Amino acid sequence: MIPVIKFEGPWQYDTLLQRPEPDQEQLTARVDEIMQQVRRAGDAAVLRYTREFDSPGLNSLMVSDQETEQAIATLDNGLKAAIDLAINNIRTFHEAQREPELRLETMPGVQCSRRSVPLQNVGLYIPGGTAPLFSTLMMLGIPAVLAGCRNITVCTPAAKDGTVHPAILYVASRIGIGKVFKAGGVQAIAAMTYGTATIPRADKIFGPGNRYVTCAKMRAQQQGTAIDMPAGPSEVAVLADASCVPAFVAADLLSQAEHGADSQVVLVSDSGEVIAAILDCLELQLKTLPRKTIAGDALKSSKAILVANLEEGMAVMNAYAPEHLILACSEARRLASMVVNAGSVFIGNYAPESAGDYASGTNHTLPTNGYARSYSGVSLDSFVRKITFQELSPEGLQQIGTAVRTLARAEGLEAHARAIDIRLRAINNHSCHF
Ligand code: HSO
Ligand code: ZN
Repeated sequence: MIPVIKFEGPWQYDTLLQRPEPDQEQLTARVDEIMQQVRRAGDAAVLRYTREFDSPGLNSLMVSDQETEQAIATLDNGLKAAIDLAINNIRTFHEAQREPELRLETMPGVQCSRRSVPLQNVGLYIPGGTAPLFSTLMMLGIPAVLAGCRNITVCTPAAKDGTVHPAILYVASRIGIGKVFKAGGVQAIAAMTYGTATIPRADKIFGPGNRYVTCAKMRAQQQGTAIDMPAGPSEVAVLADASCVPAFVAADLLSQAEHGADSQVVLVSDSGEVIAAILDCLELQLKTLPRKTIAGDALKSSKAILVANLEEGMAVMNAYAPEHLILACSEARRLASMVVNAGSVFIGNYAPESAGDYASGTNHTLPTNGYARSYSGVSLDSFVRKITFQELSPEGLQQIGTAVRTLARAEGLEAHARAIDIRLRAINNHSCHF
């Protein structure tokens, strides 16, 4: 089912580790049209598209408090307890990411400091559809609240009958987010980009989505609204040696494959027998999966790569830069220290991707499509800006003034130099002459 390819050298990377290229073309015209409509007509356009695509009978975009209360009452207690456990761990890990203000003197009288300041307006997009990802609301909402973002807006498509999945509303209320809107797709991204009478404009938009949502986020970015990261289909890469449990590895590969037919699954091993054992388990486990068609489709474009040793395996992994990297090897910790490109790393036989997807505490919004080479996953940092401050005493300005004006004149920027001159003269004469 999955082709096994023997690794021969880095010249194979381009073909071996290639990701499918999405066909964006006709998409942009449609996306632009919807975005323009929302920009012009605001709520009326959002409501019109929402009725057309999601919920035909919808009259109001805002989820009411009463609706939230009623939905929460229907939610299973076991699910509530599981959400509470996950929220605790995610909160604990993200709270620990808080950085104290940095303040120091670079020279006597030259004070520099840096402080994290929360983004004021953030928009969180939570996909609905076949699997409403309330876990993504935990992953985005918890750091947003911890960072102290002032306006946190959630947009999520409602079901056909106009309801939002109760777990989404439970998570929102548990983490302290009051504004949830029934809007999905491009119209939701457009509403958060431009703002409407009911949906506030965001300075930064977060969250996964289909190709249309991703395209709309790219458009938003071009128009000055920040986005969390460029998104692509979800992916996992597993490095497995003889110490792995083939059935565990197969289960992990399938957990990623079931996300979508375009999900990427890569298996790397130093043993042909291990690969064969994993592929056998994979075939067996696939048969009983409810989402076997989706997972089966994803596996069609997946690969197993046979390497000469685990060091070579790590080189392949770093070249691929996977969103999730699972190290199912006896020396997993040592190999983990060699990781330079990955979104999140899962060490050993008992750290399935599912743990990080839901409840270990790490964030599951991670860079895909090779962006792990240059982007980090979402964290508390994603919801703050680090603003720098400086304060100089007269002594401080004397310390650096001569250097500053020399540098300024060397760049031909006389006004910069004079801004120093005028002060140094004043300091030296104990008075100000203009
Ligand atoms: N693996 C997904 C996140 C997720 N899994 C949500 C289950 N729910 C992308 O990292
Ligand atoms: Zn997942």
